[in-house]
Amino acid sequence: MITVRRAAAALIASALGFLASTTPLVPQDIVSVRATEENKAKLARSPLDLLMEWDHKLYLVLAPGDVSRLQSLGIPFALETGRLAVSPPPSAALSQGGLNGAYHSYAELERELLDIARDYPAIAKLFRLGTTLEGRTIYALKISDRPELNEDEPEVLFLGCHHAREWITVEVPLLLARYLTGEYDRDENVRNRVDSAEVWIVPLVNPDGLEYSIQTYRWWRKNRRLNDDGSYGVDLNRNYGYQWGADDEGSSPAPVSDVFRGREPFSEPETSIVRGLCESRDFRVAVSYHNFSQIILYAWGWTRRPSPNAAEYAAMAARMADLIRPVNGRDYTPEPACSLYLTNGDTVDYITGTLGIPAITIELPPLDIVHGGFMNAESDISSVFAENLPAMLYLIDDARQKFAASGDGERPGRPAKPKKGKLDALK
Ligand code: 0X9
Ligand code: ZN
Repeated sequence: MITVRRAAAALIASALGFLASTTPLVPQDIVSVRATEENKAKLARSPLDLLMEWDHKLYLVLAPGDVSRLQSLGIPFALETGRLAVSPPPSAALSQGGLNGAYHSYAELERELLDIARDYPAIAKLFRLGTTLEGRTIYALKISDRPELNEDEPEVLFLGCHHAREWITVEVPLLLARYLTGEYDRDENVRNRVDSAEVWIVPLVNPDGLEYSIQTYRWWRKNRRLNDDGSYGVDLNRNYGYQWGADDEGSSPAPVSDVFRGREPFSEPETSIVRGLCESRDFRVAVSYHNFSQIILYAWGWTRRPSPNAAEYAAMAARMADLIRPVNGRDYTPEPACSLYLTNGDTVDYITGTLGIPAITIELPPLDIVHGGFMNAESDISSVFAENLPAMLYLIDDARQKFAASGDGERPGRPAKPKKGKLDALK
């Protein structure tokens, strides 16, 4: 935690126009820079962890190396506070009631998933995939006709909330579950999809992190692993086993970093649970929801070389953007993940690299920190879902079409179909 003396020193340094690097800044400190157009242009698409724009300042969380990064960009900065002392600004994005308002906490999500499975037993089945370090369950809801059976149908995976502070990413896949179950009896198109596909929804990959973000520190990103150096957290989107730790640009070996990749591939229960699910099923496409930026990303993230099926993935991402745009007029940019910045050990590379199927990361709204960054107003939850729904349905339909076209559902030129494993059903 920051001392009063350090804060005072930083204040004086910034008032005098000095670089705040004269104070002993440490990773996870929050610093601000002036929100000028010049600074924004310099910071656009940088790997710096920008949180928000507030009161003519841009706030960011320092990672190892960021002090020299800011210095080499020639951007003066000031220490705002140690991370635990920060609470969100009283912005319009925070109109929530209670701790997280209309957003789901772990317990609220659990209740909702149990309710769906109870209310729609003919088309929804809930699976406990495993437990986290703090003992929470990671759930998967399977939506299909005769959900207790492994039918010969294309399987589609929707993942939410690898990153704790990205609350909207729980809501979008959860609302898909509500939509498919609630509309099944009313809408023939929904019925056809549910009857001829197996839709797997894991709305909360990182429950420990989400709870920490709700209860303690809104901008928490990682899980809650106690690291060897006493710091907390592994970045779950750097811990997957494909090209894990390929370099120190796409992930960090430093435990204190917000992009710490963990001690080894799949060291974390959460990523190992997702791997277990992927290995026991036969997914044809997968989506992992993040925010923010309004981008649709596909492999690779770890290298700037194009992935073997990049043209196919690019066409899918472009189609998704075309389906999203007319709903609320928001533009989502399709691009290879590496053109945002390099990552290694991320979900999409693991799924594409290991399973040989298209995998998409969608960075949900807002567009940038000026529009709220990680904060989405409660009133935006339903419109963000509404604009994403056509793209979700397209992916399900695309999987159904390709499955039907390949006869018995085999995948030409792709790894052999894995044998479906058993998952422990909830009683
Ligand atoms: O850094 C991430 O894990 C994702 N962005 S986020 O702001 N939600 O944390 C992006 C991962 C996509 N992959 C690449 N950009 N390579
Ligand atoms: Zn994220």
